[in-house]
Amino acid sequence: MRNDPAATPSTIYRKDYIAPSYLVDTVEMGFDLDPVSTRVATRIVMRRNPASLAKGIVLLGEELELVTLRLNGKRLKPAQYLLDGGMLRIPLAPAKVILEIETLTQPEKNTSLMGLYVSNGNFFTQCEAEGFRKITYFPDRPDVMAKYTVMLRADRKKYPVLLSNGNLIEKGDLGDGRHYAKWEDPFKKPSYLFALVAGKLVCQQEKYMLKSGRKVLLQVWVEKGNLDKTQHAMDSLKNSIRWDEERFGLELDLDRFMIVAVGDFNMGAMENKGLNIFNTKFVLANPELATDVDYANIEAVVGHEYFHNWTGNRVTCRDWFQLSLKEGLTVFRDQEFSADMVGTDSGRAVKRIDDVRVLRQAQFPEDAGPMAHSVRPDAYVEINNFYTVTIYEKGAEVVRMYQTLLGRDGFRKGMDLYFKRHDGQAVACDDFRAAMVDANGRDLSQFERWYSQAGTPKLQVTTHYDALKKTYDVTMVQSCQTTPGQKKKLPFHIPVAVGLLDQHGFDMPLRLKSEAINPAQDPALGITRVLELTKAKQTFRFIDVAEKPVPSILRNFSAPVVMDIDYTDAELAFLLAHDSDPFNRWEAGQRLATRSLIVLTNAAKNVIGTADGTARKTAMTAAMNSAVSNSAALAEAFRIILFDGTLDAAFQELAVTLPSESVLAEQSDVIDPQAIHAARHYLRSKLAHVLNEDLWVVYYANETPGDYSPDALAAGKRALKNVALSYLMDGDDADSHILAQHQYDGATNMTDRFAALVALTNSSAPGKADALSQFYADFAKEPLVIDKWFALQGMARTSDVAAVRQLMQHPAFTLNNPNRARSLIFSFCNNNPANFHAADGSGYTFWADQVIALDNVNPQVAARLARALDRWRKYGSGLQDQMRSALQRVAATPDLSKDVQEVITKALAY
Ligand code: B3K
Ligand code: ZN
Repeated sequence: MRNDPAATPSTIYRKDYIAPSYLVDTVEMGFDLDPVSTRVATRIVMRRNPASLAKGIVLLGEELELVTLRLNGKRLKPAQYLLDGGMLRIPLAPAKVILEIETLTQPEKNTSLMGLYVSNGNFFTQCEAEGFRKITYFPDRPDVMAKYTVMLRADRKKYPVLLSNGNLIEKGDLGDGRHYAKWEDPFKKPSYLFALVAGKLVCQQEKYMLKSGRKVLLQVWVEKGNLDKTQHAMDSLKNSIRWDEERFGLELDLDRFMIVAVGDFNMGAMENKGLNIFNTKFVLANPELATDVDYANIEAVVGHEYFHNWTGNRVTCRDWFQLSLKEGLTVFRDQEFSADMVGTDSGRAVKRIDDVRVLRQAQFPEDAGPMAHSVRPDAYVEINNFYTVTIYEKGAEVVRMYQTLLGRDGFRKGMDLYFKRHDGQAVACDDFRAAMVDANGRDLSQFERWYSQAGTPKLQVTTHYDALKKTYDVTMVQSCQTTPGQKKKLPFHIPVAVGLLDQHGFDMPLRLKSEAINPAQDPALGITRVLELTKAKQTFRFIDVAEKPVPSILRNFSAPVVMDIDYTDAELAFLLAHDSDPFNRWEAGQRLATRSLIVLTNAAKNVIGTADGTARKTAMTAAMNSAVSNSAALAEAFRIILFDGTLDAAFQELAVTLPSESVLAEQSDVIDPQAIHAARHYLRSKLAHVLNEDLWVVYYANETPGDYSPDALAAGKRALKNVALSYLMDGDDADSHILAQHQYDGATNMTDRFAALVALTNSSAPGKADALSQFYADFAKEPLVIDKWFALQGMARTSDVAAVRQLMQHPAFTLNNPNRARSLIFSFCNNNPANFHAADGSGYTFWADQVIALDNVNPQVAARLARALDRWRKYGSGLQDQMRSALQRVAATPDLSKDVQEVITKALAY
């Protein structure tokens, strides 16, 4: 719903929560589906909530035409209710009420993709967070849980398939060319989990036997022509079901579980009870069309939505401030699922590293910018703006810390108690913590600050070895920057996993001064100790330390913090070569590389200000050549990694990948995107040069001939081979051009084909234009592949604003499809920093144009794009001024959605 242009959208506060005045027992709905105007008849059985003091009935509705409203059989006259700004109030109502409401909605006109909408001729719904109110008037809040029965009626030819939540209890013909299907969901649910799908769809289905012996029907529904792309989603679903039984003792509670793929979708997928609706991107895959990363993402998202069935659906959120209760927990569960699917220790580490990279790349900046919020926020304007990396990924880290503190078994006990207490309820983050506390007899009151305080804690670590006393002190100081609305931060309860390495690189036995047991007598104590930092400054003393160790701190990234520790380059190389904790091995390499990159970035910065054109290029190379510092050591360390036969290829690939431009940007005081880009590119080509022969060897050693399989081992090899290719291409010589072209032409799977296309596009290879157009021609009928084609060009080193504007003219481009809009526009604004932040500000003009244009189509997508300028305060004054102007231009646009308004207002106020 559009706002009055003059009005500032109102803020909702967590402290204002009040229980609903009425509870709903049952909801019966009848839909006469028509793209132009769909009639929805709803019958709601309600009763006054004994736990509430409020009297009247409050219903929410948006963009609806109210046809009739009956209370206990009597039609209400306009004087008996108030209809104002999306709210329908009935001030006087008896204790028991049956409401009958008839509304009209216009699915075809609905481009926001919230509520009931049409995609490629079929009907879909999206109700989380507040979309149900676009279907009917309802107490559309998650703490109102009810049982639903749904009758769908539609033209049989146009909409042969009619689906809703739960079980199909009846279907038949209506005689007038229409047919019907009646669905009943046996479980109480909040309205945000309601769903319907209607249209021309086909499915892959199978009967699956649960551990208990009960048989369930699993279906993956897609448009005709996509049935050859559903197997991986089906396999992932079965694996998810089995995993939740085994790891958490949680069984599928329905007889039927459906996944439906839709091409127009605002996010990844939606966990509607028994009827998950997915972005096609997270369902459809076959080797010719999807990459290894796509395969892994499908497994993760199918798992995520399935796991919501318990963490989210059976136990849901009291209010939207508690969103991380379901999202953080469910992300943690999907991360563990993906890790367990790989199985090996190093496979788990690879998954962990991937997850931490996302956290650092996206969540740390969010925590340091205008939209910073705690895992359980205190206020929002538009809840859709709070489906963030903080709620999801940092929320998952918070859940992971319980497991680190309580152990796997302790965590499981806490989960069991959580379900025992809260099944069928809408609860709060505090209830989850209480279950963990009570099941384990632990005091986790200080741990609550992870929910209430925003910002990424900083950890300063110093160490001291006393050779005489054989003691080793680890001193940690924690702090946290202020965030909007939160000036004062109190110390967090931080689990810090620590190991100590001897001079040969072996783990030393650990014994804290406070520990009575000698670890030699109890090997179970292990080689990693989780220190619990609770004060602003604390020293932990290890005793019986035979020699001066090299410390390995924050193993497996045991807490979402930024850790500063004074390693020498030699110590980092040592850790990279020897640490038994694979995460910290990788981390040591990243630290080493970051050092080189910072020196190089500073060198580039000095040149960028003083020269231009060819002179600048020469000056830049000269400056960097003199600044190479430890890059020889880095190359040597990488060489050791590349030829360490004990390592998984997937780990090797991560270890030799340099920190991304956005991670480097966060580490600068003032971001200079061109300097960062130049430095990273320079270092890559330098490494390509020094390691040239090694890279060729690695390339050929990691080919994966034969049939494609997305398993971790094969995918890891492809990743390593393709990182070797991309380095070689940064050397930009004729031999590597030929290699990339050869790989492109001969590829038998999308992973290899696309990696070669990316490498070609970012090089000066003669065949790159042909390859791009060939790729388009070959895959023109596959929207998800064409998204890749746009995305790759949006991110290309050679794509400036003009090139992106040009691509927007391509007949296949449209703003109306979120995947397509994201593929080109988002990838340029978020993932092509050197070109987006062009000195003339043209990138920002482009950004403002697109935010404004998208806001007219789809406010949620527009608000996501709006966030590309979050970090504007971190740039030099020239860029800052231009960013401010662009933000102001958007802010001054009449009729902005509250989604975009919230993001822009907060950015400008920062
Ligand atoms: N719960 C949905 C996200 C809904 C987003 C609404 N703007 C998907 C998920 O997290 O599984
Ligand atoms: Zn989720």
